[in-house]
Amino acid sequence: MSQDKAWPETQAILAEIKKAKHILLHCHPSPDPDSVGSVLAMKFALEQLGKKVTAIQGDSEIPKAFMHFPGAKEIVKKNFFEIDVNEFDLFIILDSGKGGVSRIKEVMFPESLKIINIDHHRTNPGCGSINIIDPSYPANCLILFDLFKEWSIKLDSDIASNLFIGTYTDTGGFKYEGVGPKTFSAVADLASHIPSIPLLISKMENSNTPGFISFEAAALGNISVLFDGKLAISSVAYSVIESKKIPASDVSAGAISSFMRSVPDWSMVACAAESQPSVVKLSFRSSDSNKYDVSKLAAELGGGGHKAAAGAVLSMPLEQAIEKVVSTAKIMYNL
Ligand SMILES: [Mn+2]
Repeated sequence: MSQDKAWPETQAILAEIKKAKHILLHCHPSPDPDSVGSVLAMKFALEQLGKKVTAIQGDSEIPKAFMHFPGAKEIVKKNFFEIDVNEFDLFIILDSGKGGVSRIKEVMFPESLKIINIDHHRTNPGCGSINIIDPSYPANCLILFDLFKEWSIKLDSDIASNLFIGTYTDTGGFKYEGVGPKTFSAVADLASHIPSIPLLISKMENSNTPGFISFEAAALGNISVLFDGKLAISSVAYSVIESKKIPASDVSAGAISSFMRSVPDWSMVACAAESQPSVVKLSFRSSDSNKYDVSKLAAELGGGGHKAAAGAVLSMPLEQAIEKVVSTAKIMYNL
């Protein structure tokens, strides 16, 4: 578990790729740029190796803000149940933590399908016949960067742009734990292949919708600060989402928790968004992740993630979900 040594599985994975005829890739539910960037970069790398590859979107639509990532338009708008999994002999799972993997397990895959699982979430249960799970990496795209070097993949602007945007986003713009000299040396290499980094980032970030602004206003207008600032929770009830006609794609708990994290007086922050009646999306951020590791809190609630950024979904009414978060956090962190 280190960013400094190669994984023993590196060549075994390449050998499986070389054997494969048709490779399946998919984005995890509610994909972030590390998921989409990983899938697209891997697709281009596999194609460079002469492979036939199909990338599907999986359970969620690819957000519009990511559609300028090179290759994004080639992602097939289908989930596992809308394709014939028998057409594939290799399935490479990327950046899917515990939640993503448990969704994959609902699919019946043929015995003949080899599964490779590459991820940086410590909660990943390791469901592949070959796994690389390395939580020392702040982004899955950086694991791919190292793998591609080992596999002698030639970086081009398509691969580099996707690896960069996943890295940039999953590190919170190079702010989160795990970022270090190795991140920047990878990024320096990637940057030399990207026509315009400012354009790549600004097209993604300046893509707010009126629905998201309504959601943001509702969420930021309803924050409770508990335990002397050790936990601040923003919440939005489904009735509000319905009355303000906020589209489901604009209900982004992660965007709210990321913003709330900017308050130094709050150790842990959470956004609880009741996206459907009695379905509550939870997003957690920690500004002191050694003391308040929110991946543990998320895991206890059936979700997963990283020490400083994690999430879960609770199927219960909003008030009950908030109560559960508060009582679990109180015990877990001695608040
Ligand atoms: Mn990731």
